[in-house]
Amino acid sequence: AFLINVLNHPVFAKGECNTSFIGNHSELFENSVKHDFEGNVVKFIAEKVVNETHGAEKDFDVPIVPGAKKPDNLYGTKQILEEKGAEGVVEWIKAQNKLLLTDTTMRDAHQSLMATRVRTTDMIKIAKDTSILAKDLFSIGCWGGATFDVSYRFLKESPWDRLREIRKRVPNVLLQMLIRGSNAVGYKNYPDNVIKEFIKQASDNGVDVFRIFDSLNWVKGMELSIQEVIKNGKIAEACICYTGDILDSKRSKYTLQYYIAKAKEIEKTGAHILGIKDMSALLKPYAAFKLVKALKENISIPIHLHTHDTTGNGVATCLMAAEAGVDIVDTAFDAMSGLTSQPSLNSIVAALENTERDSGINLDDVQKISDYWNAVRPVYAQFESGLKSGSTEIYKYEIPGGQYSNLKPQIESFGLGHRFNEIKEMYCKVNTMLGDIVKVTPSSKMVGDLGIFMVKNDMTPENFMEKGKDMAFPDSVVAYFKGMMGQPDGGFPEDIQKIVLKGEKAITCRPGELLPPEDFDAIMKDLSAKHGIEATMEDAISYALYPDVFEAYLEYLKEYGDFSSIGSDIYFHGLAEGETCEVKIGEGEALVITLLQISKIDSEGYRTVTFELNGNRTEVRVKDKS
Ligand code: 3PY
Ligand code: ZN
Repeated sequence: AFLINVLNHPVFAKGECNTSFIGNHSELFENSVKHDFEGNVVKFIAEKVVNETHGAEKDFDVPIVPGAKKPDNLYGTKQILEEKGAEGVVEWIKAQNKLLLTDTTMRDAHQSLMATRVRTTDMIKIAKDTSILAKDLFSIGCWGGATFDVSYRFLKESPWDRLREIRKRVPNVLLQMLIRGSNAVGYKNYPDNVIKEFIKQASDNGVDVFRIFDSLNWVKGMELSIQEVIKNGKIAEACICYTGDILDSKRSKYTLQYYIAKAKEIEKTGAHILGIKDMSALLKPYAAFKLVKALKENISIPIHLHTHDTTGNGVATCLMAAEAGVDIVDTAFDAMSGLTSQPSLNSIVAALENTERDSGINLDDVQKISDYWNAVRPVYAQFESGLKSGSTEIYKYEIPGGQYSNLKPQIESFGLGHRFNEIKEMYCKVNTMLGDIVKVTPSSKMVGDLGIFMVKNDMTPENFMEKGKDMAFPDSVVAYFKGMMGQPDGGFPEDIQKIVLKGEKAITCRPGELLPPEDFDAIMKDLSAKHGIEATMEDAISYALYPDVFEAYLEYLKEYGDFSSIGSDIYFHGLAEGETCEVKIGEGEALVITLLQISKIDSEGYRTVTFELNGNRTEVRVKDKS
């Protein structure tokens, strides 16, 4: 306010005073920024308590950061990459007898358990300890998939900052991301130059291992990404997405031969590692043994298994794969494992102790990391699906982990909660109608969208052709049938394609070849002008991937502020009356905030929230929206 008064003063406005004082004292602006931040934080908390948490008491344990001592020789897979390159890492993997482990806690575990909501602050607090106590991990999966979009859209924080902050604290273990091939971290194909620049920036900001998949197992859709990762000197792990059941002789599409042929095709692209991506937890333990054994006999690159524990069979699947010679498996620290997440790292480490494939990871050490996550998890309870046990019904429905735990809230938001079972059945029927396709983001979303659409409109596979003639289908379904997600094995069912496309033409080439390239310089210029920022290449890519979400994020920062430094207990649950919290505002500096009182609602429908902020009383008036 002081600064505004000065700026508005008639003498100042006429330029009749010596304004170089302001130019020479940038701390004036810093104070005003700091002041704004303080105001924004108390406004944010006031808004939260009045309209969401109503000052309810909460009882979270403080997560204990172990504070492990960094040894002098913290040497890990990252150093192998730096010293010997991607090929050197491949040779090193092949020379290991031990089962190598990836930890997925900071990516797929929370994506699958709690709608991707874990915030950067909770990751970076434990990142350094993870790098020390779990130094023998092959990699830490911490980026990509849905985390990119959700960071901006819901958490209002930058995924690029997250990556850089984790990287700073993990100098010795490879950092891994999930990229959906030509769909990058989005739900549709992007122009080639977006994919290339995205991979370059991800790589420059800290990603070492790129797990690449195509949502239809269309190898052509992954080639560009694979080549780009190789060009950037990083590790390209290309996937076969597992669907069906190779043990079931009645299922003739996704057979052992199918996977062997795909794996050979992938090996020919020059990928360093083959990923088996079992996103829906369909790979049964004995199928895992059979598949890994056959792949080992047919390809020579290392194999990395990714599964989920949705059915309760996840640990068994990993152990059988280990028995058959798989090189690396994905796991999550046990407090963040199980159900729709990955199988437990701790369980697998314990199971293999004193065996030929002993992981070499110290169980007591990783327990400390798990204890930390055990205290973090309850803060996010509102994002959990409520699933209490594994469920083998997933073998029937073939719904990926993250989608399965999200499906119920999603259909409840359409008012269709009471038709949950019907929608799961329809998911299955839609898959059959489409010719039994691979279902993983974005193809899985498309199947879900079509299933929900059909239930909503009382459509069945039997009346689809008749009723569908006059209907506009969801965007994802139109995009799929146009070939904008790539080409499915066995092609599109032509009759359904006609009904959906209504005369529009489908493509058979790679969509990225047709899409006009993005002009990043122009985007940076526009973003800078429109939002008063110095837009970076990362910003331009974020905009190219998610224009609306990214701009909404920038607007949010401008209007409300950046709350990434607020602890998650406060960020999600506000304060109770009489409770105090600290918010870090720089090295050694903090705001100490006590919520003194929430007033009764006044005649205009507002409540006044009174705080003590670093010893000073502050009041915020908030509209009660209830
Ligand atoms: C993603 O694409 O985000 C996935 O995790 C797919 O399984
Ligand atoms: Zn997964």
